[in-house]
Amino acid sequence: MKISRSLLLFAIFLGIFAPLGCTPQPDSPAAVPPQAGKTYADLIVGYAQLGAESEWRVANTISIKETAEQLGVELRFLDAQQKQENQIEAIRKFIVQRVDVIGLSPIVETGWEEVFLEARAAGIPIILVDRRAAVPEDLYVTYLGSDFLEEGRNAARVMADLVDGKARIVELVGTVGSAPANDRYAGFREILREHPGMVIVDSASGDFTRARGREVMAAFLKKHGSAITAVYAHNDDMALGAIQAIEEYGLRPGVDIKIVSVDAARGAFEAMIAGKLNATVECNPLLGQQFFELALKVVNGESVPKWVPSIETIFFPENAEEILPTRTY
Ligand code: GZL
Repeated sequence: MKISRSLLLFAIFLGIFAPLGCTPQPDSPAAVPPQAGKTYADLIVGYAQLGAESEWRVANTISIKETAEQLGVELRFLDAQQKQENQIEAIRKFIVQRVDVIGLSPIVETGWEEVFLEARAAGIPIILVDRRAAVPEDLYVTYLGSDFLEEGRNAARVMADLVDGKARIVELVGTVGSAPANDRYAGFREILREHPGMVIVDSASGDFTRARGREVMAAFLKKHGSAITAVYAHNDDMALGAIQAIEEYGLRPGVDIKIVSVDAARGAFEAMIAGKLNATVECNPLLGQQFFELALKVVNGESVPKWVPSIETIFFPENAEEILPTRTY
């Protein structure tokens, strides 16, 4: 059953503002003990970035670094190169250095309680950026980031419209154990329950990278061949890798096999213009300004919401060429 794209986007708008499931509600302010009125120039922020695995992550890092420069914040930035132990070590370094605030994008949801307790014992507030951590809510001040469940739901809604409710889908999952992978996986399946004609025939992790996305898609094609009619990729980098693998196999990505991904990075727009990608669900990496605004509020004892959600949309090939010049990542 095909529904109009405007109706689909209206449903998505409602989905953004509808009551949310397990993700923290963006309405329970978290007070932090007051400190003197600091300004950005007084602020010393430790940021434990998880890596540089995708276009999205590179844009996120640029946003954090450039905004710190513009605001005059002293930023101590450490890249964990996709290893949780390096992020934990970075947090411990920031504690020793007595930074004012610690920001991080947890590479996976679990394994943070001990080091977060150390930060709390040192009186240093933690702001989660981009990805959530599965810890008691009193161990971090606020979470700034997307509703990954809704991103997964939107990807399924878009795909159902694309394939008219009938598809044999292979799924490229993000980093195992990460909040975006867990929730995009769950959100997609939530909507698929309404479409019995859409079946996931295989699912494996491509770790959010283009290289692994290509390898996993090649393996799917070897196993299932042209029985595959659609790909759901948890990010654009893996989708671009899958596009390469589909062409190497001799099929037409975007035509023989429909592809829906997440992020809305530059590469996705280029692929849509080339007719090789059918839609990308936006996940905004440009969080620098919001992050430092929250950091300053927290240091000055102002209450902040427990969750600051990113507002996002969905992009399609029809207007990709017109929009591409306006994209900054
Ligand atoms: C999502 C972010 C994900 C992106 C990937 O907020 O954590 O990690 O979707 C990135 O591209 O690697």
